[in-house]
Amino acid sequence: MREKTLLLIKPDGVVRGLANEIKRRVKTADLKIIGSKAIQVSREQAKELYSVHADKPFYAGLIKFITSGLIVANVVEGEAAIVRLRELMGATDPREAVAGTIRGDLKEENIFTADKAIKNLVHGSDSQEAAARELTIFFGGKNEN
Ligand code: IDP
Ligand code: MG
Repeated sequence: MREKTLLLIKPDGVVRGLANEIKRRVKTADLKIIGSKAIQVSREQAKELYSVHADKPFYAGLIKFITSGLIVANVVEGEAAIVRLRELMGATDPREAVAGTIRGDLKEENIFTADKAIKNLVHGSDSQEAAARELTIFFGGKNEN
């Protein structure tokens, strides 16, 4: 099934100048980027995005991290785009992400922010429900820029 999903290039990816490299990998994997914009995530958007993690010990650090600088928000489209983007991203913990994945290949030595959030370059929606919800947060329901 053709799907749309949300890809965020997090502040660590933008600060390290990896946005274009990450987008290149997505396109090479035969996924289309149909919307892309650099934005500063508001506290409201961050809380909405990470609402499922509200009770986790790393939640405060996560909110601080995603709002710490510019991100690049992308609408990615393609056949089975949700699961295929997740595969391309690699494991949440970059130390466990295998070679060939974005998180595996582009990870830095120190994977933690000062507040103990894991820096792993990218966010991708993990289900159809999450994709619809998260695209609305960043693309206002139009699912494009
Ligand atoms: P995902 O980004 O691979 O979907 P989630 O479990 O949804 O992973 O976690 C959201 C984000 O929270 C991760 O991308 C990472 O930045 C951060 N995170 C997840 N687990 C931990 C943890 O155990 N310690 C610190 N940060 C974490
Ligand atoms: Mg997640």
